[in-house]
Amino acid sequence: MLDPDAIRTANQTHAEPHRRDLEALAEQLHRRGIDVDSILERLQTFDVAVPSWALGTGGTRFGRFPIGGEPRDVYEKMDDIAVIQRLTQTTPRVSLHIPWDEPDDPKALKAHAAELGLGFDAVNSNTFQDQAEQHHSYKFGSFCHTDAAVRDQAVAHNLHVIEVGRTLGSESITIWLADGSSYPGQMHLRRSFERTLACLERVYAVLPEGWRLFTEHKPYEPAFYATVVQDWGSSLLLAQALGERAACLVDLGHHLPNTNIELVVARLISAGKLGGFHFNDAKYGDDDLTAGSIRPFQLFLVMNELVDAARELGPAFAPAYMIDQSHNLKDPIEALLMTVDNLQRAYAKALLVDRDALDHYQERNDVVMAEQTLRAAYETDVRSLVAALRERQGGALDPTAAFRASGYRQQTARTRNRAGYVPPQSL
Ligand code: RM4
Ligand code: MN
Ligand code: MN
Repeated sequence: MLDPDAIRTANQTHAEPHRRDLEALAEQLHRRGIDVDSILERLQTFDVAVPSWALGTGGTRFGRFPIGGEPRDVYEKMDDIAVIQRLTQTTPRVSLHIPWDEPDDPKALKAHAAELGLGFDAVNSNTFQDQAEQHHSYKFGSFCHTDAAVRDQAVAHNLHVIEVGRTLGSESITIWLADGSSYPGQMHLRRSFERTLACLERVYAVLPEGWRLFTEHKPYEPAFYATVVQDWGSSLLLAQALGERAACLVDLGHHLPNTNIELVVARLISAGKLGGFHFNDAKYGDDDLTAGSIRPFQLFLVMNELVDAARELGPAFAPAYMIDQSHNLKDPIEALLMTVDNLQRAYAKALLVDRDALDHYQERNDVVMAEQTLRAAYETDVRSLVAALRERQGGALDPTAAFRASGYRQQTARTRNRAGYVPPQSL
């Protein structure tokens, strides 16, 4: 566990400069007719789930470079997520990957999580790899496979994942399918999609009461010629065919270069089918980098669509916010702390957009003033606002500084007895 004094001590160190920054920001926002407290109140409603698979060091197909003190099992992953929650007060739920992080005893894991103040978000199935005790191979697909026995096995796996999720208290399942082909002619393009839908229908038919099913698209990798659920259009067709409790999940890294992701988000909102997000960032492909690290303006524009939709649709508009990242270089805890901070900053900036002014300029086709209205929000330095929210809730003014000063990683490097690089304790 994180030393409880660590946050308090670190906050004392940062208190004075923080107070001054916040005061200056409040004064500036006041001049713009914005009340800091009402923004803080709305910002507080934003939280995001941490993926169980993001706590260990990731790798590429060329190698993996572990860090010292990595979690050894799903219980230790929970402990690390609890540290992130303590520091940020914004990550109360975990999204579990099965079988990667399948608990031997889901009830015991649920109890462990509850002790740490954590709950569970969407469970994720995996039919993109073969498992040791499995009868049939997914080499040529799972839900799209030509052989009914393979499809049955993949459906059964998803039903099992739902069962585990039910015990844990999850209320949704995310299905990402690697299914596709790498060569022209390999797969019948229409029939493979129809078979996939038929399998999804079988899973959808047994969704527990109150559950939702998310379909996640991705253009390529591992399939390099044709992926079955390759874009938001295919994902939408599936979600619409399945029914009301199915919706689309947008992973920010799952788009071809130059795709206007905020436009995809807007379309899915209009269709009533935006189910949720996998937040991350990317430069080239599905890079799984820290959200907001490469294209912070794009992240802001996505958040802008969400805040705008929330204004019109009210509490009924509640997409599931989740992170999906892989940490090859950074300490995973530090990367996730940065991610949460970047997400909150982008959301806070979206809350600052003067929507009446934007509507007005859009109606008048005043291109320059409409753009400037967005930029005025985007260019506001909201770091002290996000820090203030964290502090109010008992979190850290500067999560990375508090985490480093706590010595948590040095401690886990000893107790978990795992060799590898350990980041320095100081900044
Ligand atoms: C996929 C996709 C899924 C994630 C796996 C690990 O590219 O993003 O959401 O569960 O990777
Ligand atoms: Mn994803
Ligand atoms: Mn991905």
